[in-house]
Amino acid sequence: MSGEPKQAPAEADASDAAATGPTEVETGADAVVRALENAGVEHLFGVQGGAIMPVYDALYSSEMTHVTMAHEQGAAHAADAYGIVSGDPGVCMATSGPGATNLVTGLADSNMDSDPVVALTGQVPTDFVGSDAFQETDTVGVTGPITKANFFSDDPESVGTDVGTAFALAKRGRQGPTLVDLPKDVTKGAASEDPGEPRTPSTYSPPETAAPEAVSEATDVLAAADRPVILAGGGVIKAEACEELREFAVEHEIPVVTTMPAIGTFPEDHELSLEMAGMHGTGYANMAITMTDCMLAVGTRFDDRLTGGVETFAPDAEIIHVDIDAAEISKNVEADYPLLGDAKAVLEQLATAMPRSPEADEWREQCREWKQEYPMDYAAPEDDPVKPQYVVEAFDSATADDTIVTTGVGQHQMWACQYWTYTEPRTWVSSHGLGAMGYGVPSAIGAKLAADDDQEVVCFDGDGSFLMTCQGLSVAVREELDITIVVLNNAAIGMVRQWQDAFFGQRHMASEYPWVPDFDTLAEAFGARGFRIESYDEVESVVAEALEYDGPSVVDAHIDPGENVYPMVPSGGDNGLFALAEDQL
Ligand SMILES: Cc1ncc(C[n+]2csc(CCOP(=O)(O)OP(=O)(O)O)c2C)c(N)n1
Repeated sequence: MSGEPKQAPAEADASDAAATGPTEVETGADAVVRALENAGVEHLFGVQGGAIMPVYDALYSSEMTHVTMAHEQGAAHAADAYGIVSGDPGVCMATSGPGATNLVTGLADSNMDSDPVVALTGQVPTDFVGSDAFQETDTVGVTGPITKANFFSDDPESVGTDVGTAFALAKRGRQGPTLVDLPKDVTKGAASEDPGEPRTPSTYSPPETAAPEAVSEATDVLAAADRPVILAGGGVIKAEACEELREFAVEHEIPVVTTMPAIGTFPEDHELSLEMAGMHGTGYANMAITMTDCMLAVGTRFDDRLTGGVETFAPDAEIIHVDIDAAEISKNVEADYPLLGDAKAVLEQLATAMPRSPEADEWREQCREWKQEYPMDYAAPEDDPVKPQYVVEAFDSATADDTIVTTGVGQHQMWACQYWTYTEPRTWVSSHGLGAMGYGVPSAIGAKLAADDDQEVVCFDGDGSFLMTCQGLSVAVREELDITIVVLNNAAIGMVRQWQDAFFGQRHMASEYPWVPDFDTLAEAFGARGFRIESYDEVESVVAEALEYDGPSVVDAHIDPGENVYPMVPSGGDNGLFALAEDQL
């Protein structure tokens, strides 16, 4: 077809359609929809277009809710956040060509963070494949390196099974994004089979428990340690193993450090918590992972923002590495005791095998001293402009413990890590490995739809990040989503400006954004509520009003433009030598 479909009349919106129970399978598109229903999907995020139209048509009378997004990148990020918060794969949809390529950033993000997502993309009819047809892109080729698995479906009778397989693979074993490319003749073609429940291929068998001898060797070493530490990675949340990790840490009184994706794994207000380690982690977490003699690392891929230079990472430690993916073992950091298996199952094995608790009173005392020595602090707020950390703390104090925080990428993301106290898993939603600006607004939408009814969602965004995907506000307004977006507005892409100050002689090339709009006015134009903070006097009342407002609101918080994020370990540096200010870099 040439051109896009006409706007569907309001009464033709899928969400208004009468629910008719599970979809009857008469076409490939019906089988796709039925497979999603069989998987228990409740929400899908997408944008219409020529090649995917048969699937949308099949959705017309499904009980699932399709959330029309303003941009496919937003659909992918919303699905990612939905997956993080719910634990079940988020589903995004797009047409062929530009629709599919607009999903790419989101899929790359999900892949880096091992988040469960299923993407469905329309494709030109199979006869046209390879002819450079209108809106033809080799989606399977483009997304191969950034998906856990992808499929080109070429048969209406098996397309539903492909979708079920994609769903099951996204969730089982090491989680990640999967994609099914759906040629239009396949979705339009006749089909009759209910695809059944989602199932992974019989050849797919991720490890469950680790070898018992390896577990007992590892526990012997851990029990004998003088300076033990647990490094929790995002895999702990993915494996629903937070309870097991907490019990193990508390039972054996072992301090816990988290990676950024693992924020919320272990309550940050617990005395054993040292919070997040790495480039902008706490000084005490970085001291602990540097000085430890035995690290129990669970579900982490030891990325460079965590390790700094690998040669200086935990130099004296025996490393016990629990992971479900053999490819992660000794990829970045050599594992002395690899334990291949599911984090929950292996933590249970470790708990049973642990012969005794390590005798580590002095070490715990040392960790407590580091907390005193390097507290997370910032110059006390007295005069305006407002410090961003103060705004983050104000929202934290005014909200319940189960509030979900989502972010864009940059300095604001780091302040949201550092100055909010996370006590529950699945309340921290961010773009970690890919670091994709623009994640904030759509992730708040996805998180809100996956959250419990009374769970609040606060998104901290930067002015640069917000500008990338703020069109998602139109979706939040239409869906009447009660989300609060706080733009920590420093009139700059601050993280870049911070690096220019530190490493590029303060030459602010392309990093100052004094031209950004008034975000509160912009919010009102979308039909959301806009608020503005310009001084300390306004913080308390604006926080209260924005949270009180029952719908999407944007707080344009004008913060100190010169504020930078510390502590900081320079890229490739030694975690033990973190800088507390620029002159220490
Ligand atoms: C899509 C994308 N483009 C560029 C970057 C590089 N980058 C990393 S942080 C950052 C600054 C973000 O600015 P802003 O959203 O205003 O947040 P701030 O750092 O000021 O809090 C940039 C440009 C990125 N991470 N993602």
